[in-house]
Amino acid sequence: MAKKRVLRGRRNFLLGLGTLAGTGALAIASRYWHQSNQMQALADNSRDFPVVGNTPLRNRAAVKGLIYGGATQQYMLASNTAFATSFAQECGMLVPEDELKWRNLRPSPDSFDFTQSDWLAEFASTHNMLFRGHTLVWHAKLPKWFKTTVNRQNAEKFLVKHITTVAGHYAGKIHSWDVVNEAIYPNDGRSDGLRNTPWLKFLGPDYIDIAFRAAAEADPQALLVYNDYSMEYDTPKDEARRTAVLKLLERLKSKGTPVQALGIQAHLWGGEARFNALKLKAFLENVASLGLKIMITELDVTDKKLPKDVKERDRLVAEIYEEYLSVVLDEPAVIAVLTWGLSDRYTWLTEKQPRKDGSPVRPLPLDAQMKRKLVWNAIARAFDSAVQHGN
Ligand code: 9MR
Repeated sequence: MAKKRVLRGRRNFLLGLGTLAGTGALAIASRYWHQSNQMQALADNSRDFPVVGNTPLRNRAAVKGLIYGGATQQYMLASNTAFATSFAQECGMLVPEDELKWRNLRPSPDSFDFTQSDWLAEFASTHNMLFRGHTLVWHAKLPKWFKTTVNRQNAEKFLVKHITTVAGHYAGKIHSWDVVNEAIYPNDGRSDGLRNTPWLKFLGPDYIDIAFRAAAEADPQALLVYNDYSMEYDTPKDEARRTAVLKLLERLKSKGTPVQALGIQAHLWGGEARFNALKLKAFLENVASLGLKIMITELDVTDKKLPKDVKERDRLVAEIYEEYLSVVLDEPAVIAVLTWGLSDRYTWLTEKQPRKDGSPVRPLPLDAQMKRKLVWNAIARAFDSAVQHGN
């Protein structure tokens, strides 16, 4: 293993690991177990995540053949110079957080409005950043007119026209597309684990194949990604989701559908102790064995279950990043780590997962004043100690 880390294994854990073959596995497992346990304990106040130098994340990632980037909305960059400066400095890839969703791109059944997404594409190009598309097919954020306009008879036409136009508009200028987003939802009770979306209702499971084929035709250069959430924890829910995602990817590959990567959103939780590094590692290996790349597409950590004290909270959040990334960056198929935002000033979690004590959430690498936090250090350290990727 090229990575050098201080191993802080614990004896009682090692004693319980008789079934794991090989000292390598033991060392990895003990390291992860320790880190997992820290999620429940108070933060270790002596840990300050030292980082050598001030090199931005995008460069640290690039040295290892990896991409670091973030999601943002157009108004954030356009209205906040400090944010725009930090974004261009730290991020090697830009993902429009909302601008490429149907609701924003499709004012009417026969029109497209690329104003905001083009602005973002231009910003990315000006700052020498890769540009990434999110997302061509999703059950959420469909335009108001969708319900009264799209039906079983015309659904394929609408789907293909949308993909052809949007992927065609950015053809040659985009690194990767989330072609289909969040198609798995085992709670809907289907044996294939697929979510009951309007697309599924109109076209059956083949809507996914149709979408990937249309995207490949419209932009043969973009990496075509299937993107989904809740695949990280050792819970029955996440286990069912991992199984269903693998089944879907296997089915797509066996039919020759041009899916090329899995996007793992990775919206993590502070205070969630059910993290099992070995299970996550096995899942990543299974995905890679299908010949797919892996992108971590929406990384952040909800801090609503963590203590109010900012120093302690930041340390705990940083530890979760470190724990997760140390597993993920061990997998050679991983090509990118993207956070869902960059600064705590702008995060969907402010609205969706606010803290009960009313203090602002702190899920991202920079604070609301664009100052680097321990999360930044954790990501920097993960890149610095990562094995070489992209061979
Ligand atoms: O962060 C996004 C937020 O601004 C939007 O209101 C919301 C609905 O479009 O989507 C959020 O981003 C989601 C992403 O598109 C898909 N994965 C989950 C993300 C967080 O909800």
